[in-house]
Amino acid sequence: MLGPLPRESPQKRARAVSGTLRLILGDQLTPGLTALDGLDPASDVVVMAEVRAEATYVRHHKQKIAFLFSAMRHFAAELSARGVRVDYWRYDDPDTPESLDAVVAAALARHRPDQMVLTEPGEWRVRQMMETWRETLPVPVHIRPDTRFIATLEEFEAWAEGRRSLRMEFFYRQMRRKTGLLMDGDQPVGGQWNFDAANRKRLPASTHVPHRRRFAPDAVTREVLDLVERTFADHFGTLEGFGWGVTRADALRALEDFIAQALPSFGDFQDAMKTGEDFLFHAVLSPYLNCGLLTPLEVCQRAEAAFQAGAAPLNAVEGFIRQIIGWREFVRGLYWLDMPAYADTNALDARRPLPAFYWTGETDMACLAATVDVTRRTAYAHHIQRLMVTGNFALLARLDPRAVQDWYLAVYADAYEWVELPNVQGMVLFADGGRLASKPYAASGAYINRMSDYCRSCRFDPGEKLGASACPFNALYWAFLMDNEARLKPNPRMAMPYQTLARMEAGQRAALKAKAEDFLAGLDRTGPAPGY
Ligand code: FAD
Ligand code: DLZ
Ligand code: SF4
Repeated sequence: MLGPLPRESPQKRARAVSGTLRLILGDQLTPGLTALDGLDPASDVVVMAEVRAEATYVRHHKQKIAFLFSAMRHFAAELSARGVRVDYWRYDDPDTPESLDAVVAAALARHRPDQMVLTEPGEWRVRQMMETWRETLPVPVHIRPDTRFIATLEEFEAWAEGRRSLRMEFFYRQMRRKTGLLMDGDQPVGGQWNFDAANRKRLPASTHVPHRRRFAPDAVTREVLDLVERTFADHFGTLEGFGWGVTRADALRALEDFIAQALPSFGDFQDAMKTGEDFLFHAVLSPYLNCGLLTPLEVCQRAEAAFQAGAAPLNAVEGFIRQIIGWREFVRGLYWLDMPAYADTNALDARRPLPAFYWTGETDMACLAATVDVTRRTAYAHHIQRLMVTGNFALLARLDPRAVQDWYLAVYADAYEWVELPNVQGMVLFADGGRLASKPYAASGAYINRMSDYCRSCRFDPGEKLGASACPFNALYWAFLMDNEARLKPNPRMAMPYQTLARMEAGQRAALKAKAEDFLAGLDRTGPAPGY
């Protein structure tokens, strides 16, 4: 809660007027942020703060904290260089309070502004905090919309009105029309809205995977890395090899690197996974987009320009743009529409605690070990690793949605609740009962074997269902279908797997169920990872 703040009469405040206090959060590092609109350098002050409460509300990956603190320090320095007065509260300054609430109280006492201006935050939790500021602070508090997104929250709400289930594809078309991206008048360029059918190819072993641009830490980042190593030693992840850019100039370089090196093959190999290749043909731009160093529209326009210049094919560029103006905007709209109840949905009644290997990586299942390993080393994993490896396991093993949410929110440099939560609740766990996805993304070992080379080095066999070497995903998959038959069988999109299940002999069904239960009992015996 807010610390003590002297309340003054309006007359006294009027005499002490020093302009507007503008608070900028760690994921609001955008020069065009609405909280900065109308800034008067002569009288206004910008407040930014590295605070314990934000750094520990989940135990964020060390690289996520270092990335954000360094990006915040660089952004503050850039504002100062433009003549803006910035009151920056560093984590290692003993005067820095522990929470945003307390920073705001201290900054108001220090600067005595006549109003405070904010941009709406990315999390329900922080929005609630801001609402209490409106009620309790002695100055007017103005919360402005976040115009960095393409759709306004009102626009999404109007689109969703009256629809029981929400499908990204239709919203996406509205966003194409709104932005004019890949549009030919009122029609999609190429005559189709979606070229996914041309995507999702297996990655031939001979395919050259480009080396991706990473960034050597400068002096500011090195100082932050030291701070994080000292202060957050018990958080997940390693700082070794930290390679994130921390300025807008870096982020623009990363965008150019993606456009030149990876975009042309982005569509084809969007769903592929390969041992030792952390980034494949993905953008690796989400940390920059989500903290504001890049804006979604500029990134999409750059990709469209590459298509127009003949430097990237339509299936790649359409697929990439869809991820951003489709999925990214869609999950944000859904988050704000359905919160706070959305976080508590648990349609499949999943209750199992998070197994220790999500933190330690210690498992014989090679695909899971590889995904946890890249996450630990880089605070990144690409979408198919998040969805079809750690996500698929969480779905099939019926892990508690809260525990899964906290894990995804902690371990990725791009994770903020507005984007993490719908991906976990809706896309991975089907906890929302189908609000976001038309069916659960459940898969057996065959899928992972088709889309990756992980199975080659695994002690399990994706082709086996019941033997000692059987891939655990297989029994878990069939047991999941059996256990959720009443709920999922009527879904027309689940017809194929349920037809296969129906053809199975009763004995085989029972054996698969017993095998899954045996595996899960073993998992439960391992208990949580020490320290988590
Ligand atoms: P690319 O694959 O190159 O895609 C380009 C961009 O499209 C991304 O940078 C991202 O901005 C956007 N995008 C793609 N897929 C999604 C999606 N499903 N939802 C929203 N935006 C998308 N993304 C986050 O930004 N933050 C998260 O906290 C997050 N948590 C996730 C949790 C789970 C369980 C899953 C399955 C996905 C999650 N995603 C999250 C979505 C997606 O995995 C990441 O956006 C992507 O891996 C980021 O890497 P990239 O920049 O290389 O993306
Ligand atoms: C994620 C994060 C972290 C680790 N640290 C800070 C911080 O010290 N100061 C800050 O202003 N923001 C931080 N953030 C981002 C906030 O948690 C984020 O603004 C909210 O979650 C709303 O999206
Ligand atoms: Fe993963 Fe199963 Fe393949 Fe092993 S065999 S890598 S557990 S899918």
